[in-house]
Amino acid sequence: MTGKLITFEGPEGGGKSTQARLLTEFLRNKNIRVLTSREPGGTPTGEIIRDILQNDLAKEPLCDAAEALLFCASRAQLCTNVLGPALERGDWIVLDRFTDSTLAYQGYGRGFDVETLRQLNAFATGPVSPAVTFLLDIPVLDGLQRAVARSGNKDRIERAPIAFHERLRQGYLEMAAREPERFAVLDASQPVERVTQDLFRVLEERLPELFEA
Ligand code: Z5A
Repeated sequence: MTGKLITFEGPEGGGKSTQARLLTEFLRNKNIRVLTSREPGGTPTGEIIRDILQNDLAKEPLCDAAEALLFCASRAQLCTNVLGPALERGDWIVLDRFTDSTLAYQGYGRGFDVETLRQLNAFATGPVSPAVTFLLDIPVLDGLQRAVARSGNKDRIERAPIAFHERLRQGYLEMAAREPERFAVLDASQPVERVTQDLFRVLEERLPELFEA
């Protein structure tokens, strides 16, 4: 089997990390070499960028263009140093957020031109692209409630107005409708086990090699 990149996307609190962990366990139980990572982050440079983006490390208001470019800078470092080499080795990758997050948050959410962001994404990723993208869709308020219940507070982006979160959720759904062969939309408001069942049903259809012997 050759390695593949599987990405998890969606609004806040959809359970991406939870489902990514369960999928990774499944792959490891099959003795498949699998690497997990997240965006922003996943490299020393990316983790510093993450601190700037989420925790106001630089202690100054971040302008929207700088925010978009920093997400792409973190992505370029991850693709060049980690994801590209892993795919070349034939490893599988389970990734918590990727290019679609930039289109959803900085494009549909902040209002930057989505086509320009697609070009920036392509510049950052080179040939690295997902085989399957799970969109964990959940109503905005339910997702934010889950995220806050988990961490006890809101980070810089979670504090954005509800309308911003509504726009990016709709953006995700539009992107999924445009690319149904890559995206699989899961109803993330269901209990964890039901979401996992739906996920494996899709995986069996799209990547049957994973379920052979
Ligand atoms: N961002 C961006 O703007 N542009 C970009 O290009 C990129 C990212 C790459 C990264 O945040 C932020 O950066 C993010 C987008 C933006 N916005 N914000 N804020 P992050 O990595 O810290 O967090 P996140 O990606 O937004 O994840 P999350 O919303 O915090 O969580 P999640 O991964 O979707 O869910 P979880 O951690 O698995 O679950 C959350 C809680 O819900 C937890 O207590 C679970 O036990 C619980 N949970 C999970 N599933 C269920 C179900 N099915 N039922 C009930 N409870 C559940």
